[in-house]
Amino acid sequence: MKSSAKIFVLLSGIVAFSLTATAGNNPGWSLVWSDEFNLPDGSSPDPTKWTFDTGGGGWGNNELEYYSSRTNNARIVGGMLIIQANQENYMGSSYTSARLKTQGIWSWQYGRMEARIKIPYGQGMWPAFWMLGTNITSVNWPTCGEVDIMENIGREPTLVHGTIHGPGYSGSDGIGGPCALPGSPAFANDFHIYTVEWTTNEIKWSVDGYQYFSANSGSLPAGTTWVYTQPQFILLNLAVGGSWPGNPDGTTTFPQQMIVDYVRVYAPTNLPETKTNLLSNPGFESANLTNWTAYGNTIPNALLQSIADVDVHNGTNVFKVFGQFSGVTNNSGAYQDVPATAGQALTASGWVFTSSSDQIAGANSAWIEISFHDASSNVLALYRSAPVTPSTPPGLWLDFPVTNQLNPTTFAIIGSATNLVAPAKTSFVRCQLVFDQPATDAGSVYFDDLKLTPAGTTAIPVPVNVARAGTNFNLAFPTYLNLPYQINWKNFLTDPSWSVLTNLSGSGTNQTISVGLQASSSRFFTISRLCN
Ligand SMILES: [Ca+2]
Ligand SMILES: [Ca+2]
Repeated sequence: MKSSAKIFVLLSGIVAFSLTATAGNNPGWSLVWSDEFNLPDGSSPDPTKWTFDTGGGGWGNNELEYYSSRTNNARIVGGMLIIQANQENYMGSSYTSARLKTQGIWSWQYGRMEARIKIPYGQGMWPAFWMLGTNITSVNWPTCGEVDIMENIGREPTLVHGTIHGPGYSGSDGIGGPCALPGSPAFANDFHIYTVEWTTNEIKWSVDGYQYFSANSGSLPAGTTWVYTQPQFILLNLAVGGSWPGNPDGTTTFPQQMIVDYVRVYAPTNLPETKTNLLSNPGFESANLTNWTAYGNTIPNALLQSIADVDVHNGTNVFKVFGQFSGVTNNSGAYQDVPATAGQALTASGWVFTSSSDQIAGANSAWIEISFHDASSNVLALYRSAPVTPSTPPGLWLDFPVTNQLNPTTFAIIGSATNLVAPAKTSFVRCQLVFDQPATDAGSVYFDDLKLTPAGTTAIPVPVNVARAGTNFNLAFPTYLNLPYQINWKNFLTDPSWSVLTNLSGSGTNQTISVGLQASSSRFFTISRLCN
């Protein structure tokens, strides 16, 4: 190559998403990465996807093999990856095998990881399809977290195991479960599909679509941490011998092969809200209205109500409020304050409901209110949602955005805004739920799932694989279906701003951007997913 161009790619992090508390329903999954192992027969595994751990020494488990990157131990045959354990003297070991990983090339935070594998058999065999946290290089094992999607030991031919190992629950204290097939045939008899579905707070294991184990933070020993909130990379290996499987004996035949038809990674098709909610306890799921200050007729009229008694939008609790029946104009409600600074732009909304059996009546009204305050609590700017009134349809949860701007003194509506911008001298922003009762009219209103989030676009870095291709180089990255991505560049990190190279919509699979090499300059790139 004659080009003297220097290519730098500045990237970090990976696509992250979160699931709402109600995501017990199964979201659609979209393929974001795969290796179908379709290179020509005899090829080494695709180096744009896999790298090798090599060496011997037991790997912390008294294993006997030496891991090599030779095609004797890992190669493509007939659209399959063959990981082959041989009995041979090599580099001081009596056995050889291979251990592949995506470390440093591809990693994912949450998703469905799946592989179709035919495992080997025989005493001393130990095939595994698993993941480790990318932060293993800084925090070490087991703090990085390990997710064993499938492990089998040869002396248990009818069982596979799914396990997590983390700080305080690793090794023989890992949290996991075994799986047997109907009729208990040996797993090595056929291909099976081994899957985990990894979401923000839960991991589920399945074989051939049958879920056999799940774990969440409640599964862990007291005082230990759920560490599966970081990107992880995938590993495939076939160990020979070791503390858990025991060593091969006279019944073990070689070579043995772990045959992998494909590895696929999926993400949910529909990504829920990813922006940070500045409110604490926004859905009233913590006991005793934690983080909220209730006022007015707080006992018994403004109450934390449970799903046992009322409809809720989400979770178990809502905030229910109604009037004081004092005969004079009165307000009841709750508020919480969040630090804010001048110029900060926020958006706010919340869910409201009035029951058909206790519908808000007469001159009563209720609303969500956002007010910006100075350090002396003076109101600098005031915004409200539309009011809940007797003309609001009962029996329906309704999403009420806070978009009306009011004069803080006269309460007259003076404008409309989606972005609520903190004025000069702002010290904090108050989110307030208000029930206004001018006289003694009946009815109540429920509030749930309030949101106060930074306005504007958030850019989430995505993982990128870079490969030189002639006088171009290719930036490849996994995308979510129909979500917006932006590629930016600058020639020097000291340049004050980035320039947009291109915007694109995710295809749900890997996408590649080809960029021409620069003649004599450096260039830096970022690739981000944009969310509003
Ligand atoms: Ca295949
Ligand atoms: Ca709730």
